[in-house]
Amino acid sequence: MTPSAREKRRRKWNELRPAARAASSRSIDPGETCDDGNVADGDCCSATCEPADAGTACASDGNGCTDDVCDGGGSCVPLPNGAACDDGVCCNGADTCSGGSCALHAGDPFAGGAACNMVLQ
Ligand SMILES: [Ca+2]
Ligand SMILES: [Ca+2]
Repeated sequence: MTPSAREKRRRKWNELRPAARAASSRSIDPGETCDDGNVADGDCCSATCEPADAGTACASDGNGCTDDVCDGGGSCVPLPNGAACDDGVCCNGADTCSGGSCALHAGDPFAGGAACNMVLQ
C-alpha cells in the first residue's frame, strides 16, 4: 500500500522540521557555523547555516554611504564608502560620503559670488 499524499506531507514535514528548528534557533548549534535565526539564503548565513564569503553583497540598509557586505561570519555589515552623494544643499558644494554619511562637502561653489545668499528678484 502506498502512503497517501497527506502521509507523504507529514513525513516530509517531520524530516525537515528538526533542521528548520535548529537553523532558526539563533544560537550556534553543533554543525552550524552561523545562525541568523532564519532558514533563508542570500542573507550572509545560508539556510544550512553556512556563512557567505566576506565581501559578498547583502541586503542594502538604504544608506548609499555604506556598502552592505557579509563579514564572513554570517552577518551583513554596513561598511562606510566614499561614494558621491547629495545632501540636497547646493551651497555647500558637491558632496561625498564619509564615515557612513553624506558628510564631506566641497565648499561653496559660488564662493566670491552672491549666489548662495541670492534672493529671488
Ligand atoms: Ca548601505
Ligand atoms: Ca551638497
